[in-house]
Amino acid sequence: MSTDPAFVAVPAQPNDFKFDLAHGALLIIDMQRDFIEPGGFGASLGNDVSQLQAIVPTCAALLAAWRAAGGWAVHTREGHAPDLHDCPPSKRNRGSPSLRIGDVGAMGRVLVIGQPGHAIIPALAPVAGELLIDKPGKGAFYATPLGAELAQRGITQLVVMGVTTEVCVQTTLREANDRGYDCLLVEDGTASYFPDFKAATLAMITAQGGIIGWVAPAAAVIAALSAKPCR
Ligand code: C5J
Repeated sequence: MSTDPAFVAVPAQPNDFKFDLAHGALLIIDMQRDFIEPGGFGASLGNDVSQLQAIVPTCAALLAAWRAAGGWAVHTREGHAPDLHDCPPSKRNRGSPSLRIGDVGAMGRVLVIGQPGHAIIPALAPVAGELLIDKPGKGAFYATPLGAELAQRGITQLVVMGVTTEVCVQTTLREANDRGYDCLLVEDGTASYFPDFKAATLAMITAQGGIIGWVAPAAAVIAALSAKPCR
């Protein structure tokens, strides 16, 4: 009898993603009020947050389907300690935003752990049993326990969604790729303030036979969650 894990084939680019829910996690990157709502960090940089708000229903639908199928989810939040010891001056001082990290804005101190703007939006709030990772950088593996937590659970595949596509999402995908994870990015479950950057990121991930991973729409993942496994 085969000892291969049972998998379903998710139609994806550049080819089918062979997916096994028992060894997979849904990784949701930085769906925080500071990036998605007016008055937060993203808006302070001059960005139009409606681009990010548009993906929330899709992300919520996939998260609900994932939970219903018995899948395990991980949520990340970008942010810093109140004394900003984990925020390099190079990060805080770059550019000329109307609010810098740690400044007081409409949703409390910008990108500071525990402040209202740092919270995950209510539509995607974690539930008991899911993992919440606070990260000081763009990548979810940098200076966090994510790698150890995934290893402890035998996770080898990541289905990824969240914001922003070319910053924290892409950095995390590249980190995961280097650590040996097979990653699928949900194309309509991720957004950028710059649509061209999103399109370029999707193309980069799937180029050269999937040099970083796979890309598929949420509907393809949702359909796979109720498909009969094969070997
Ligand atoms: C940014 C993120 N864009 N979550 N953070 O600064 O992508």
